[in-house]
Amino acid sequence: ATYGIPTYNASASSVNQHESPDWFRDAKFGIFIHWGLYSVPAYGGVGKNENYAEWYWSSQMSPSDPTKTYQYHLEHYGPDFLYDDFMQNFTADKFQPKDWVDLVADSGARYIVPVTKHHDGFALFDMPETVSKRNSVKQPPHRDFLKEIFNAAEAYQPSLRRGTYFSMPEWFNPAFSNYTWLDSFGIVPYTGFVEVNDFIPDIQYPQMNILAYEYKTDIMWCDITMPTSRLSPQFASDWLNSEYANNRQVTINSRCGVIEGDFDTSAEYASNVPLSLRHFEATRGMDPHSFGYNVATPDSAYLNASGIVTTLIDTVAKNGNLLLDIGPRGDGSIPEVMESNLRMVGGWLRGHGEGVFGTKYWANGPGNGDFRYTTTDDAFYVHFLGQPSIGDMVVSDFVPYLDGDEVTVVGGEMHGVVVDSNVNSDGRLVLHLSEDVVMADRYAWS
Ligand code: FUL
Repeated sequence: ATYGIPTYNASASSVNQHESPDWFRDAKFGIFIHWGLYSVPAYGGVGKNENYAEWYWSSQMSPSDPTKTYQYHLEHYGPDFLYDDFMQNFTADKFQPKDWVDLVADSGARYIVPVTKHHDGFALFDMPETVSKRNSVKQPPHRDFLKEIFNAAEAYQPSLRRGTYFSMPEWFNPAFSNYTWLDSFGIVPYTGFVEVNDFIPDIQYPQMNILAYEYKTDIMWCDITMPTSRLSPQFASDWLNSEYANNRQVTINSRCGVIEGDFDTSAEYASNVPLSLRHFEATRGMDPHSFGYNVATPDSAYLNASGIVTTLIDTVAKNGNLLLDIGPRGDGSIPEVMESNLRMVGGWLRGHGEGVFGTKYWANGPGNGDFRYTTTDDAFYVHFLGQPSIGDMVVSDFVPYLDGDEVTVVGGEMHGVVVDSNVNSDGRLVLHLSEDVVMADRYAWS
């Protein structure tokens, strides 16, 4: 018997017992990358709340779609230009995987999750022709982008964990038409389609196995959980068992079919996420409404560095990770607004990360107003999301503090400096913030 090593069987109830491994809970911050054929037109309009530019093909099929992608496509590419014609324009001539992984590491994030196949079915990884020829290896530009990204991460940023976004369904794939997801789609001209008996065992399941065993993903980040994905308990139990045997701890999200997954992912562009006892991962783009790059979004609308830091702290205080998305351009370059904000976040995290990474939420609550709390075995962190004023600051919650405990500054030029404090007659902690303390961290708010 293998003492201490769980073994799972191919049932949802068995794999549901698996939980997020410690490395994933401690990592807190990951970078999501939506990049694919949709990054060539890179258009999601401005018309609705979720103008997800990676939905280009679907939006383009519908003249009444509020993003007006149908009209945009006619105007820019004409009626004869098919979505799959973007393969010819997907040159990736500025794609530098080393720059990508260096930027992710510089942002302070601990993991990277590239999209390996979105709902358009065009994969960025290789597979046997019997599974699908609809990928960037068998089609232009004939490159294995997932391998290039993962190899760069392994070579230059080996501490980054590597995950894979994978869409369970595919739009417009005739093999998928037996299954329902959105409204039934008509059959459209489609490149690289291989005739199979059944989408689930013949396309979806082998692709998940390829990501797991050939690309050795650490995080299986499925999208669009499907009750018809009947093989996901088989996939998850085999994968978890085999990786335990290899001394690897991997994790699977909550959108993989008939299993619960290790962590919840319902906080997509969600505000006011509550504290959750089940570990979760919140996700959103730096773009206010899109994961894929949207040329219609002005730079000024992007979530800036302090917005990202605030979102991260808020999420961590509620027992979550933040998976923040960027959308490179079709040529593989990363828009400056994304890069500069990520580097600023990294600057902040290098000074203040001890209150974020490896912490736990506080069981009494995430905090109120601008206060958020995180804990470790020997420290309690008080985060203030706004700009503090010089003078007395009353911490709004009854935090665990004994008169005489030391309160010190975390991060910035004043790191480690003791802050004068006392407990007031209500039993609340009062911090006496000097000008030095307040001004030393002023870059955190702008
Ligand atoms: C959603 C998808 O439909 C979006 O395009 C995006 O990939 C997001 C992370 O998941 O369900």
